[in-house]
Amino acid sequence: MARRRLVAGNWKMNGDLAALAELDGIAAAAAAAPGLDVAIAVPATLIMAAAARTAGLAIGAEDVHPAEKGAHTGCISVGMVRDAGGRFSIVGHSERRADCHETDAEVRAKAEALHRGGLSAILCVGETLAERDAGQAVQVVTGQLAASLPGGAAAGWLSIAYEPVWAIGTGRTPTVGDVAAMHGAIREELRALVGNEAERIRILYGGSVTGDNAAELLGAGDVDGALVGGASLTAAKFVPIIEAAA
Ligand code: G2H
Repeated sequence: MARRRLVAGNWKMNGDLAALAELDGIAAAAAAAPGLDVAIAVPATLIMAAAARTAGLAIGAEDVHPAEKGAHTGCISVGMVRDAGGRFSIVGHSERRADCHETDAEVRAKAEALHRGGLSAILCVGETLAERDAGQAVQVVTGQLAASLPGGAAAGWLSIAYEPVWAIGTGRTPTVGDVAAMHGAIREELRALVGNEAERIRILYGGSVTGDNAAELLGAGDVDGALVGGASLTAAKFVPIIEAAA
């Protein structure tokens, strides 16, 4: 089944109001690629200004709290993201799983809160280098997926991002064969979890994607787009990835 590709940026803890000027070139490239979805997750401080600056790009958050509101100092809710003009959030990024000790159950609750609130989710899974070296990569990733997949998982609001932890920000990427094998395993696990809907849910690859390797990685089996960190911070680096995916 043909799935519409999604290229999503993840600015992480980078960017300020001046950096939003980069969105202009990115939006122009997105407009020139009507067959492609382009999205950018920005720090919470920038969601409102980023969403106001460009209608053509889906702007989102990098994380949300699962609760609607309450005593959760420093957190933002789905409703707050929506109110600021955000349309989605990343959940379960390995940096949050590591820095904030997020569990699969919490990731699942966050994704379900996004669905309840009418926003989309990009749910991240991925193995560490130690887990890959131990031959446990597929088991770890499909286990994370099974434990964090939200109820009601459907392509209309959910994408999966496979991000091997050891490839994030390191300049190292898995071989195309490894990527295809893992995406195939994720697809198979999705079939077991959600049946036919698995054919429609997009599986993105993330981890040191650049303009130089995007075409090759996007060409791997079952790769339906990319989640891009460092190379999404400037139009000069992100636009070639959009063009490779278009
Ligand atoms: C992985 C990725 C974006 P980078 O975290 O989610 O970052 O492209 O910098 O490896």
